[in-house]
Amino acid sequence: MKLLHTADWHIGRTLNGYSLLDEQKNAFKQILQIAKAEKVAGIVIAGDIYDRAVPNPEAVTALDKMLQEINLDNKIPIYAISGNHDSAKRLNYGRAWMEHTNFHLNTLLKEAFTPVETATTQIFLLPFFDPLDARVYYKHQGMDIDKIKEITSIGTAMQLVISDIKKRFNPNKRHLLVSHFAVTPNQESELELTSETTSKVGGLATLTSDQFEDFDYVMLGHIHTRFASPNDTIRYSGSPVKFNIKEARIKNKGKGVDIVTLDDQGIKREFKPLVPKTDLVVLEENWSTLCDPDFYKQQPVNHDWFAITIKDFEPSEHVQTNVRAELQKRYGTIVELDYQINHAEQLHQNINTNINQLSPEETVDQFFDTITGKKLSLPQQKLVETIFNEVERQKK
Ligand SMILES: [Mn+2]
Repeated sequence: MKLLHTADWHIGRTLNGYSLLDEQKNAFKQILQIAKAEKVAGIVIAGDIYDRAVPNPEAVTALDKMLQEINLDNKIPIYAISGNHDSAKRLNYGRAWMEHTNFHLNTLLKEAFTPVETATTQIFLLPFFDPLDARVYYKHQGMDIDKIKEITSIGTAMQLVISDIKKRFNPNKRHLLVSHFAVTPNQESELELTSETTSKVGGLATLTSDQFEDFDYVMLGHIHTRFASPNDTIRYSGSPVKFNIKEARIKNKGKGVDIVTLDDQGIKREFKPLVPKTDLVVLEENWSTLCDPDFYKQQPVNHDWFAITIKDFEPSEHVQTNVRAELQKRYGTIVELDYQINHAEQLHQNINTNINQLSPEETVDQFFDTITGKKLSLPQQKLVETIFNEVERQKK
């Protein structure tokens, strides 16, 4: 059985206010092309299909069109689950009748225990859930109240869920799991998670790969880079689009999907890269380099998006300049602009000052100095004084 593994589409997402929808549509077109060229038996979307629980109408329309193209126009089955960004209840809408066109979508824990059966493989679609969902589910199952109270972490909950899923294993078939969690290798590793929700947020403890070792293959979503995959058979596909500057910094590690073949010969995985339409370029240079035509004409200006950090920035030299506008003239879209100000010596001095001994005015003055390397001007000093006087008056 040959499947395409993708996840974390986050349709409707923005980057510092810039819509990523065009980029997501571009990635989708390529995903569909790959699926058709590889003649896959299905496309797996491992959660976080939308970026938020209540997606905007534009996002809903875009996703609707994408899923129709896959499933209705090209008759390719879809195996999908909800992630922590999706609303499980909302996304569940239409589930029962979508099954008739081989669009399999699970968003609730209770749906995970009935696999999709193909001739050779059992596909278990386990959506994102939290310990509370598990307690509710097992209460409905008539579990002993004391045992339910023990379900306090996702680790404990997952253990129960996996052991119940395993009861459904057909020994004559391969077992594939699709899920949406942070899973690390057995030893607590120092993996840098590029999902915006780290494993600890919202009472989530990290799951370890040994919990999933009875599956032939696990297709995961949640962490946005495939380099976070715990091992060869428990895999993250990563998101199809770069969502932040941190990801853009990782050079030569582009986005893509996995083509996974599970058959008698074993398991084969092939990475298929996706080509961004508008890439995200990170630059860290000083002002004169950034403004040097020899430098910027080498860059994909007016085509890609830029995240720029100006090194050794001296604010006093740019009082008359609209720095952002100047850079936009040369580069086009700048999604992020940062300044690196160099006066480490002064910073050090200031830190040594005992802040408790400073008046409020002096505190502001020192802060301003730390940030800009300059003293407050007389009008600025007056303004600060006025503000603090106002504050004092209101206290009385
Ligand atoms: Mn995600």
